[in-house]
Amino acid sequence: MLNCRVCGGPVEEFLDFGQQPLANAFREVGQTDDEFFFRLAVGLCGSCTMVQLVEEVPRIRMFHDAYPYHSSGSSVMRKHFDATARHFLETELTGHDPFIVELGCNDGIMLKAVAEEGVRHLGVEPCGGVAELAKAAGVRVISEFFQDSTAAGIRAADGPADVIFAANTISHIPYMESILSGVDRLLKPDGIFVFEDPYLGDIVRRSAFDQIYDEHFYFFTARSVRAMAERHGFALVDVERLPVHGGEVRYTLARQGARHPTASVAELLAEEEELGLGRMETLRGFAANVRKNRDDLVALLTDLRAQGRTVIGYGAAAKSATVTNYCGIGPDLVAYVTDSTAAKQGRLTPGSHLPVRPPSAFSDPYPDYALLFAWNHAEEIMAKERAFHEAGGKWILWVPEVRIV
Ligand code: JHZ
Ligand code: SAH
Ligand code: ZN
Repeated sequence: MLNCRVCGGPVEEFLDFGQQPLANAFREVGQTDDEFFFRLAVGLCGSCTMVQLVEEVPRIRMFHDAYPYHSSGSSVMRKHFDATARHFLETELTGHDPFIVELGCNDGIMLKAVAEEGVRHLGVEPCGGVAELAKAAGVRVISEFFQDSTAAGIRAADGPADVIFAANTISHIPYMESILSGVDRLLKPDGIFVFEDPYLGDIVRRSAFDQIYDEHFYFFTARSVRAMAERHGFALVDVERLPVHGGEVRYTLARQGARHPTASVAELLAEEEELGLGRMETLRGFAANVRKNRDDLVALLTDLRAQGRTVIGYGAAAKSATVTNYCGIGPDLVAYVTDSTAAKQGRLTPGSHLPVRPPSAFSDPYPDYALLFAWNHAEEIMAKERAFHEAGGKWILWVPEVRIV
């Protein structure tokens, strides 16, 4: 029996992807024989309802100086985080000499605007490559993994924080005990801990199984986050649905009794109850939908190959690792993937070994079909690539179901 990484309760598995590579471990051409694989499977805690991976990958295997994901690669995300910074500057950072800390600041996509306003801040970013980009953008960064001891060091050097923020980072950290005691140590008595991550409700509703890969250790709900907060003396005081990355929730935690919860917390909890998000039966239903999506996608691609159609992938997203490896999509079905990230170009996708090419390859010549691996950026990408569609090109999507548009 497995134990929950948050509460120690019993974890029951509901979906197994088998052996999978690390989603951001792009390979050099010719160096594909020593890949690291682990068993990717998800379970539900029968006690606190936290959905989590059953196997943990050591953090230094995933997050290192050559980490290839650069947050600022999407204009929609740049706008999103600029608005996030403005929001904090206008609401929480208005007192005397305020201080904001961001965990997993990546290339500085959010803190850049804070730095430009001259407000005291610190980014905590273990990956040296992206941390350097943040520094170049004027952001103050320490290149470390956040944990209890890091919080103690920051508190001693800089004093307590008004806001601790993290986007797409807290769900990536299995050792929650150390994170929350660190937050407790670093936060002012009336400070807030705000984090946003892919929402289990959206993943289940959309059968978005590709959100499941090594880096995404937890799949939060208001209910599981509330339980997690309360174990450490915090309360869940606000939740906000976000449209980015295929559906996320921004959770706000404050010390118990420090702030009144907004009505949105009770509303989301009620919605989750209705949807049955904390029940094994619901998650087994999700797993069945996932298997159907996989079968439909493989059938479609096999059919297109038989008809002699050309198919490529658009966006070598981390998510595409789960799709390609779970569905067995190799270069025979998808000739290459185009991606705007220089660090991914010229390499091969993990496990599936699809060559990654720069965006200029896409129109040279256009393929018949493009699998939209970065479906969370559909609006931005389809607008940018209107000429492809106008030339008769078609997009293939598998979320929420397999379809051609
Ligand atoms: P995108 C990563 O996931 C990993 P990924 C991580 N675990 C996480 O949670 C999220 O980020 C936040 C490219 N692209 O954003 C850039 C184009 O080529 O969906 C990226 O490689 N052209 C931390 O990797 C990829 O697609 C474009 O126009 O699944 C998108 O990756 C755009 C917009 C993107 O995150
Ligand atoms: N916040 C950005 C980056 C998300 S990528 C965005 O939303 O786009 C996740 C980031 O978390 C990576 O840059 C990774 O290096 C960082 N990370 C992983 N573990 C961490 C930890 N323990 N402490 C701080 N950052 C961490
Ligand atoms: Zn639990």
